[in-house]
Parts: sequence; C-alpha cells; structure tokens
Amino acid sequence: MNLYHIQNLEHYFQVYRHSVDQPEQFWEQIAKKNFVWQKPWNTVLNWNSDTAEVRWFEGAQLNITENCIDRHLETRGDKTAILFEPNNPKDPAEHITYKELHTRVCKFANVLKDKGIKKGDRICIYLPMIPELAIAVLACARIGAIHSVVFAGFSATALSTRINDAKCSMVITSDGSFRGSKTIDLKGIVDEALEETPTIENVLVVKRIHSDIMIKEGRDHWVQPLVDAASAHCPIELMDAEDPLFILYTSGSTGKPKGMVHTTAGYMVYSAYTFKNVFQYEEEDIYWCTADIGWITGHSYIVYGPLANGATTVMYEGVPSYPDWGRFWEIVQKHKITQFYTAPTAIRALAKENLEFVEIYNLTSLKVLGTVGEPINEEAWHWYNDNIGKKRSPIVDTWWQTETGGIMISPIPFATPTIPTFATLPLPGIQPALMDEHGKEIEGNQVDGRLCVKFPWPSMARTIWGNHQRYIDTYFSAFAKKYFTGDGAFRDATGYYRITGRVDDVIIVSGHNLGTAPIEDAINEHPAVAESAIVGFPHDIKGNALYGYVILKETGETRNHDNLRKEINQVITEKIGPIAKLDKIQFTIGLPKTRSGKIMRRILRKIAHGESDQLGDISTLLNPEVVEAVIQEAL
Ligand code: 7RM
Repeated sequence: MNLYHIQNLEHYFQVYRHSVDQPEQFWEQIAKKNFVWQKPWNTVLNWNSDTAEVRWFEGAQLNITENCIDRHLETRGDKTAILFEPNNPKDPAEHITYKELHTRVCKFANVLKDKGIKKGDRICIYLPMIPELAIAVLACARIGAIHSVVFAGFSATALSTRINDAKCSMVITSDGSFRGSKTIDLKGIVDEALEETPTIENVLVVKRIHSDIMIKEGRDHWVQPLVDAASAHCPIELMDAEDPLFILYTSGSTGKPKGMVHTTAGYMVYSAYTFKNVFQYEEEDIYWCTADIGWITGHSYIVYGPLANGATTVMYEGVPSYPDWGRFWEIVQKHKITQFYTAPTAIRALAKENLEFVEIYNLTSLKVLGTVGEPINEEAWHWYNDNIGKKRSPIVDTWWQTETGGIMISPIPFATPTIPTFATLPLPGIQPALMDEHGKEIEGNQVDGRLCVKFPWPSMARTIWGNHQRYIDTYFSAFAKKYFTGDGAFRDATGYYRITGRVDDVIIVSGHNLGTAPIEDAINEHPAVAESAIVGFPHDIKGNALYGYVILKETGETRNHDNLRKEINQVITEKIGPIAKLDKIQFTIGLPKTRSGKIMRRILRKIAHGESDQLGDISTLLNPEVVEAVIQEAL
C-alpha cells in the first residue's frame, strides 16, 4: 500500500486505520521511503505526556535543505522551484530553478557564516514577499541557524518584542517593500525596533525599492555585494532530528506572544506529507498559496512542504486589489495555476467586488482550491465554488494552527466528498477527540465539544521558546494527556468535523451553546450583509445575550435600519432558531482584524460590554483605525 500518496476514499480509510493502529510503523515507513537521511533514527517516537516532551525520529541526522533542494538537482535541476510574481504586473515574473535556488541559498548561507552565525543562533527575518525571504529561511536551515520570521506588517514594538524574546543576533530586512500603490519603509521600522534590542549585532539589508535609507556603520550591510563575493559551495550542517528549525510567534489570548518552536525531522516529514495529499500535487503542477511566509501557512505550504516535494511554488509580492481586484485571477491565468490556497477573509473581500474581475480571466487550469485560517461561511464557500472552481474543483477547507505545524483536518481532493463549512476528516496520523466541560471524551456522532488531539504527530510544536511551563499550561493542562487546540468542533453523523471557532467564541445563551460562526453564516446570507461578527454580553435572564456587528454591502444604506434588524433576526430564526436571535445589532463600517485576517472578538467583546476604555494593546491590528469608529457607533 502506498502510504505517501492517498488516491481515493477507500484508500484514505485504509491508510488512516493503519496510522492509528500502528502510528510509529506508519510514520517510519513514510519517513524512510520519501526523504534523505544522513543517519537513521533509533526510535520513531518518544512521548512523555506528563512533561509534554515529544521526540520524533530520535537519533536521526539530516538537513531539511538537502531534502528541499539538493536531492532534486539531478532530476529537476532546471525545473522552476520558486516562481516570483512581483507587486507590479508590468515587471517580469522571476523563475528560480532548483539549480539557481541551490546556488542562491548556498551563497546566502556563506554570508551568514561570514558574519559569525553558527548552528543554534537565532536570526530574525523581517522581509516582504520577495525571493530573498525564502532564500534567507533556507540559508538559515542549511547552516542550522534558527529562523524567526516576523511578518513585515508588524510594528517596531512587535518586532523588538520578538527579537528580544528569542535573543536574535541578526536581522535580515530590506530597504522597503512594495504593497499595491504604496511603499513601506521597512528599514525605518527596523531602526526603531533596534533601539531596544541589545542582542542584535548585524543587519543584512536587501535592496528592493531603492530608497534612501540609513546605514549604520558596522551594523548594517547591503546584502548583494556580500552574496556576489560569497562561494556557491556550502555543505549542509548535520542536524539532529530534534534540533530546532524555527521559532514562529503566535499571539496568545493573554500576555506576550508565544514563540512556538518547531524541530527538524518531524516538521519536514509532516509538512511534506500533508502538502502532497491535501493538494494532490503532481509533477507538472504550479501551486500558489497566497499567504505570507510570515505566517505558519507560508512556512509549511509555500516553502518547506512544496520544495520537499520538488514542486513549483508561487510567491506573490502584492495585494489582491492591485492594480485592481482582478489581480489574483490574472495571476492564475498567466501562470496556469493548478492549486490555489487562500483565506476566507480574502474570498469575502473578492466576492464583494464586481464579478467581471473574475469572468474576464481563464481559470481552467485550476484543479484544487483551498482555504485556511478561519471558518469559511457558506456564502463565501459557494462564491468560491461557483465562480472560481466552476463547481469542478474540490475545495479543501484545511483546519490547523501555528502550533500543529501542518494541516490536521481536511478533505483529500477527489477522495473526500466535501460539505460547505466542514473541514471533514482528520489526516492520517491525527487522532482528534471532542471533550466535554468535565474533561471527559465525548464518544459517538452528532456531538459538540472542545477539540483535542490525543496522540502526538510529527510536526507538533515542541515547546514555547524559553518557557516550557507555559507550553504545558496552555496546551496540556485543560485535558489530561491531550493536546488542547482552543477550538470547538462539531462531529456530524458521518464523523465529519466542523470547526465552530475558538471556544472562547462559544457563547452560552439561556443554557444553550451557540457558536459564533453558524450565526455569522446565517446573518451573512441576508442580501444586504457583507460581513458580521457576534459576541456575547451579560444579560439578566439569559446569562448572556448576543451582540452583532454587521457590515452592510452598501455603506450608504438608506433603508430603515430597524427593519433591517428585524430581517436579520428573521434569517437567524430560520437558519438556527429563535434562541440565536441577536439582542443588539450595530451596523458598523469595519471590524478590527489581526494581520492574518482574523476578527479580534476580544475587542468587540469589550466594546459590547461597555468597556471600551480597557482594550489593551491594539497596535498589532491590521486596521487599528476602525476601533475608534466602532466605539463611537456602539449601542
Ligand atoms: C493555519 C492558521 C489557528 C486558528 C485555529 C482556528 C482557526 C484555522 C481554520 C480555522 C476554522 C479552518 N494558524 N482556523 N483554519 N477555523 N476552519 N479551516 O491559521 O495559528 O494562525 O490560527 O485559526 O481557530 O485555532 S493560526
């Protein structure tokens, strides 16, 4: 049985059964057959559920860049590894072959070495979506430096917090970035951040926008002359299976961001395995994930997963709306994209625009569509399915987290029948469990609970950088011996999972558990509604009542708003039931969002509770400016 490539539903069930009955044998076979190892492992899995210590493939030695680059040179040397599409559609796309990628990564790695970087050192990468971002990531991995990519939309404060937490000794950045019609002064942000970062010794600067920037003598170095002078030969550093590969920060519900630590072997095996299956990647495909490499989605499904499979992976520098809202589809047509992976928030934004932006392009190359990052509402799902996939391309609604390293629950295209809003079935090796509030596993189907994972998988984050206790407290304390995701889920009659949202988004109204996502789905079905968010607020009789923030499609809506409120509650009553009706509906001009497009319900909750003076830090939001407006409109 081919375990690496799942081909139909029956095959999936066989493989899945095997992965649960004999997890170690399962992962061992996959690891042995599909990757290059410098030294084999002694044990497949070491797991201590009391201390939350997990080790996969212990004793093995490898380098992930040998697996992502070197081993393809003979068979795919002239194939495009990275296809770079620049911000400006008039600039040419860049096709970087596996051979060229090898040379550029080796040279970059030698530059790092020349600056004194050694195995285990932490390097902060703060770059826009240009090839040097992927190259810098891989150069770190080649010499065993631990990369910490910080999304280049984060502020100076957010950047310095992350640099200091990991005690990075170097920052790799650029003179600036192009974002639609704007340029952003990245180096200025770095300079500001570096006023408070005692551990930084060197800054490498990539020239991208040719702006006039400050170069601090002795600290800052233009990277190109160094790369030009560097040798193209750089042997791989031998890494132990459990040596850290990278740190990636994710925001917690409280306190400072958590530096999730991912290690080498398990992460490689799992990201590659899931890429192959979830996207049904084939040799001639051109795969495009629109995420930024600053997020886990970019790490696993732009860089490591695709390259480990010898794929062609697209990197797009710009935004969906530049030069107009047709840009994504223009790129799909131009490069004959076969797999397209994006976020529901992007789909909703695109769906608001004129359909002509889609219709003028030829999208027949598309085979598989994907979404990630938040529950996808039915309306957005159908828009995607009808207009982009033309009802021919399966949509994979992929559920996973920074902490999980790779996709956990997802359909396998052409195998798993899809249902809108369901992430469907766990991937091989993943054993989900739904838990009740007393800590008991809920068996059977048609049930709702807190989503846990009851057996380790290779790409789970191993710890929080510098704070293992916080890792235990956050993920392994709520339910004994299980990884708690923080999400709620519903398992339907057939065993399909529907992620209902963060459990802190579950609102108990008159003793009924209501997930915010299905209510938002219902509201969004109203033809006048563009987007919505629900939070709870205290209510004398019901315990909690529902407060809805609603963005209308027509901002100049002239209809009687009270009528509209009635209609929205009517839709909810029809779709869910009167119990889910909203007590308050605020028509709003915007919703506060994180940089990755997730609605910040914490802020909306505070405003609905009348506590808008206690919002805390809102500086890392995508759109901090809407917060004041939302407060002003509050009921
Ligand atoms: C990959 C990523 C993780 C949180 C997670 C969920 C939510 C992600 C889906 C989803 C419903 C999905 N990492 N989430 N994917 N909810 N359906 N397909 O997003 O660390 O940034 O976020 O995102 O709440 O816990 S993340």
